Amino acid sequence: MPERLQSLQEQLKKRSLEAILITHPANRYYLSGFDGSNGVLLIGSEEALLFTDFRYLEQAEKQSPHFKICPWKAKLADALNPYIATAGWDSLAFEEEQVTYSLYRELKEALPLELIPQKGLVEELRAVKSSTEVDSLRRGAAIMDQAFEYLLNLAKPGMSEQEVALELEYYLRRQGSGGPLFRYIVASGERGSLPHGIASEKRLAPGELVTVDFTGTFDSYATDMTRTFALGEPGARAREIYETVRLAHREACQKIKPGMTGIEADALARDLIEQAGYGEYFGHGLGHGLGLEVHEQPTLSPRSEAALVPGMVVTIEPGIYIPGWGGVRIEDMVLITSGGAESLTRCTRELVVI
Ligand SMILES: [Mn+2]
Repeated sequence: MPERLQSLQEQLKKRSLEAILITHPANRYYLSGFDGSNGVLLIGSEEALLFTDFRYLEQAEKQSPHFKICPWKAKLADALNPYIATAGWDSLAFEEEQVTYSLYRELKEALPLELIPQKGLVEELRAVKSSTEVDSLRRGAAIMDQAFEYLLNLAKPGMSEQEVALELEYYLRRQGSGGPLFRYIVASGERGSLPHGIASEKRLAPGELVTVDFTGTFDSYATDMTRTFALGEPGARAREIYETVRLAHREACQKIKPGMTGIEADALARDLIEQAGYGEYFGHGLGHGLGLEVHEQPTLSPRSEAALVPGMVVTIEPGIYIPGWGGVRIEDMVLITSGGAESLTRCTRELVVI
C-alpha cells in the first residue's frame, strides 16, 4: 500500500498537518493492509508507524511491510510518546468521528502537543476505487446475483424470513464471502414497509411481496443488493408501486454520471417517485458508497453536495414504503465511469413472481 500512504502524506501536506493518528479500522486496513482487531497508525510526512499488541506483532510485520511495527502494551499515549518526541511535532491530527472521549482525554493529558480534529481525510481517498478494488467489487457483485437466483429457486410460502436470510448467507459464505456486514433484511407482506425490517420469525404467505437486502464481503470489499419479488400474483397496486420503483431505479442508473452532486443523483429517482404520488413514502437517500465498509463515501441524498468521480462505487436503491401495506426496493451496486455508470449487480429488475 505504499501509494496509498503517499496519497495520505500529500493530503497532510495540503492541509498543513504534521502528522495524523489513524484509529478507524477500515482506514487503517486501507493504508497498511493490517487487519488485526487492535491497531493504530501514526503517520507523518516521513514516518509510518503501526502500533499493535503482542498478539498481532508477527501478523503486522507480514501484512504491513511499509510500516515500522511498534509494540503497544498498556496505554496508547505511553506507546506514542517516545516516537512523538523524536519526530518533534507540535501538533497531531486525529479522526474526530472515530476517537472516543476517553481516548481523547488520555491523549490530551499525556501528549505534549496540540490535537487537531479532522474528518474524511482517508475516507475521501477510499471513495475512488483502484482497478484492483473494482475487480473485487465486481467479483462480489456477480456472486450476489447468483445468490438471488439461488433464493428464487427455493423461496416458498411457509418459509420464515429468518430461513430466507440464512439460505442467502449460507450460499454467500460457501462462495467465499467473509460474512455479512449487517443482519439481513427480509421483509414480507406488511413488514415490507420497514425499510430496515430485519428478518423475523414471520412466515412468507402466498400473494405477498418479499424484500431481501443482503451483504457479503469478497477480498474484504462489501457487497450490497436488494430485490423485491412476489410469491404468486401480488395484485394491481403492488404491480403499480413496483413499476414506479423500477422506473425510478432505471432513470437513476441511466442518467447518473461524473460531475453530478449526490443531490442531483438522488433527484433523478426522487422526482419520478414524487410525480407518481409516492414522494412521502421514499424517506431515505438514493444510495451510498461501497468499499471496505458497506456504507461509506459518497452519499447520494438530498443533502449530499459532493460531486461524483469516475471510479466511485455506489448503490442505487430507491424504494416505496407504505405503513400497513408493505414496500418495494430495488438496489444495485454501480460503478461510476467516465461516461456514466455501469451496474455491477445485474440480475433482473423486472418483478419476479414465483
Ligand atoms: Mn444499501
